[in-house]
Amino acid sequence: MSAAAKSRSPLAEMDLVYGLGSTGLSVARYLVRKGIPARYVDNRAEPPGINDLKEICIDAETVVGKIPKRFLKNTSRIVVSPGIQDSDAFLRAARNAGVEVVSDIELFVQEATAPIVAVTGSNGKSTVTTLLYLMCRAAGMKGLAGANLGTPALDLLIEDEPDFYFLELSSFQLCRTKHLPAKVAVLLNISPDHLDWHASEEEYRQAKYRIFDQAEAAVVNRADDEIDEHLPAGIHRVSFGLDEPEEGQFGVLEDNGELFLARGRQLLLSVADIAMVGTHNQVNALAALATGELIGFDLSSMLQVLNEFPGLPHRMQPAGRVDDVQFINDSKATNVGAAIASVESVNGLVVLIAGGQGKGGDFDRLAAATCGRVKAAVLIGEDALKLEKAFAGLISTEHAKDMNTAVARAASLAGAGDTVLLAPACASFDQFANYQARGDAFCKAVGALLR
Ligand code: UMA
Ligand code: ADP
Repeated sequence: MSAAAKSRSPLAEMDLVYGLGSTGLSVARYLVRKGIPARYVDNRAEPPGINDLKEICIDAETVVGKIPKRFLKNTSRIVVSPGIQDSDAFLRAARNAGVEVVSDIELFVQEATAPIVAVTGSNGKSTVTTLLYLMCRAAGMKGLAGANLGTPALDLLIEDEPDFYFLELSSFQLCRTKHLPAKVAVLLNISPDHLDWHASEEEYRQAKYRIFDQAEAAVVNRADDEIDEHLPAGIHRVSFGLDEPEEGQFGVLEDNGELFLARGRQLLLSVADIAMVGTHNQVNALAALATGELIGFDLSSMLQVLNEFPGLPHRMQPAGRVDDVQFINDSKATNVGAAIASVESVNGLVVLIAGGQGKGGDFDRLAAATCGRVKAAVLIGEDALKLEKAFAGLISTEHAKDMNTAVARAASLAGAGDTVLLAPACASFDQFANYQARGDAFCKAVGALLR
């Protein structure tokens, strides 16, 4: 802690950092770099970042568990982590007391000097943010990618200034960010998610649309009928979609029976040459091309990336083939919209492994979309019964107590040419540390079948 901070009285007005996960630690590093004193709180008894925090600011006042109300009296601003909901009692009290509540992204924007490309959407954010990062590198420029993906935004400021920042932004981050002067703002899609965090689906949607408020240019999905109502007047707009594109827009064209990514009438890349699997990844590729063009990346570098990048782990990741049954790990399909896209992108019949914590998602939508594509479902985790109810009368289901059993059962239900697909439509936290651990467990179980 700086000398200035030490000399302040304990009741002096200062920042309060709420949440000691990866965001809270990045805020701590930032405030220490700036010499700004702060107090640190987390309502969990043992927050994951508590030991690291002691190393970052050894003598900062830190409270875990119940947060003392007195902190509200001498707090100038609360920098809150995204996992903490607005309905949290301490945050509500803070707002009622007129204390400013901001995200780490708000702080980042105040400091960042390079242009920001902001990416949001219910699904595809990490893929598109990564594509842009790789395209930037292929074009010979320096990009830094982070925020909801990987490195927390404020930690990106530790590096030398890049040509571009690529920020993946969640609805949690967007709804607490007032200023976001993005060079380009990208909204990939909106389908219901995080209804256990947001007060309503409408609030979730509005959080996503905020990405455009101060942007110079918008990259939007033509499949969203309402999108134009949410764009500020006069903003430069480029669209993408799987339909035929108008001049200057991005889409898909057929030529001699072959499908191509296209810009207007210009054929760019055969869909067969995209390394990533799945129709939804054609959409992601188009969104990245539209954005890359706006910020001046050359076309050949962008196409090379699409031709080579196989996708991120745990997203439509081939996990093996046993007796002519292919196994695909899409553990990152943590909501209903993603699981639907995942199932729809597989050729042939699917045996689906789904379940976990449902986040308030509508499983009836999943059941409707899987009809004719999914021959059976093996259900795991906390919300398995809810899934069973939704699938009743449409698809045969069975329950499995863990991933090993689920994979073994799915393998025995699949026939030659079928696909066993892990697309849970749920968060993983009831049975696994995170979606990566769930995907790893799936791949390990598939590996055991191979032996
Ligand atoms: N928590 C408490 N009490 C506290 C603080 C946190 O119970 O006082 C709980 C939260 O409810 C949550 C968990 O702790 O369940 C983690 O919350 P956090 O805000 O401390 O999380 P961080 O470690 O800071 O990670 C966050 C993002 N997590 C969330 O938004 C939940 C990470 O996205 C992000 O990578 C990181 O900041 C850096 O920016 C993860 C995520 O799941 C990947 N994001 C959601 C998603 O992609 O669907 C939005
Ligand atoms: P996010 O960062 O938004 O969670 P990811 O790129 O990690 O997105 O992809 C997560 C999952 O969402 C994938 O595993 C896939 O099931 C689904 N998905 C990816 N892109 C799209 C898209 N454009 N439309 C619908 N679903 C998608």
